Amino acid sequence: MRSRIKEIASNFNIAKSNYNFSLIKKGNINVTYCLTGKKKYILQKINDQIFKEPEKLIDNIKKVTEASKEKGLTLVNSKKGKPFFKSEKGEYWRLYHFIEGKTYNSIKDSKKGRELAFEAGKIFGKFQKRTRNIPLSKLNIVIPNFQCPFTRYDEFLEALKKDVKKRAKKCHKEIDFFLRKREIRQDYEKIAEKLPKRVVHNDTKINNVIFSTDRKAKAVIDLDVVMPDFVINDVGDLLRSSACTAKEDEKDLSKVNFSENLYREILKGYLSIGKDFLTKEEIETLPYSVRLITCNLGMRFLTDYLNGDRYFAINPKRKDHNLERSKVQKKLLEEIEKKEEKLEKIYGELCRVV
Ligand code: GN1
Ligand code: MG
Repeated sequence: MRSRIKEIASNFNIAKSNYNFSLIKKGNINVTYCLTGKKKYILQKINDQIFKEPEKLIDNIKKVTEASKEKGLTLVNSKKGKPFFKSEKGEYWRLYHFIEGKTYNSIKDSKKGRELAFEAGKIFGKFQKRTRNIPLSKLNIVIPNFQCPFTRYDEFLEALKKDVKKRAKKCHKEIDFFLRKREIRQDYEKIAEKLPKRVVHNDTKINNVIFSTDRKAKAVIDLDVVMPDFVINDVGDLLRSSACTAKEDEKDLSKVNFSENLYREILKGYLSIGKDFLTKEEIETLPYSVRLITCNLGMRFLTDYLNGDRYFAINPKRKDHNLERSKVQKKLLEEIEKKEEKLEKIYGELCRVV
């Protein structure tokens, strides 16, 4: 494996050096290595089962990174002058300059955590602001209807109907729960017609933000699903992943809660930039965003469980990994719904200040 990775890396335009490799076990989709030598890089094999047209995805990333004026992800060209390398097996690889800093899989509701939440909100606001002049027609649709609850619901129904692994009997509660979430789709229908499309990041999990040691957000990473869509996708996923008090695959559901303090800080940070460019309708729909994305992800994990784990990478020791992940999103959504009044109040206070 080592020599294979070295050989792949040698196809990129980097200085000759005795590079060391380590596998980064983050992310559910691509395979990622850190490459250390004269300089540091991130080498990734693009998952072509999920991303059927990797060149279109890379093309989006090029456009978006070039539009961002501040330092962020930068692709390294291959020796053939392309921003990727296609191996003889047809695999697509890409190389990024390494960005020094810290990432967090989750954050705590502490003084430090609240600072991180504010910063994360701010950097995704900046991301949308900096990319807002890219004509939407210049971006490729990498995964159609990525966060559309109707599409996600249809995929879920299809998986349920087929039940290829006969797993439905093991998850009746979760199935019923997501079948009953009709109001989220109904709200989406009303909201979608009022919202403009913009360039959105679409994978704003908190571990896709790189922080400096003084807790400032430095850069956002993982631009695979950058596409034209609604800003609620970004805000919802950031709230979902940051204000949740437990890991995304926590088995002890009593640990899964939703922090209103982190909710406040994320929205505050986001709106501190967003107020300059968001429409009234976009601002009004921010509280809905977290219910949408949490419900979508809960359904996506459950769909994949029913399909026999074809999409999200699972820990081979955890046969029900995707079901466990789905349970976390279900519990989180229940907590968010319980706190609806409190969250509305926080949002109302923020809007008065903005
Ligand atoms: C996937 O790249 P990664 O592993 O952070 C997924 C996201 C999910 C996330 C849940 C292209 O993201 O949509 O929110 O897992 N990315 C894609 O952990 O489907
Ligand atoms: Mg990703």
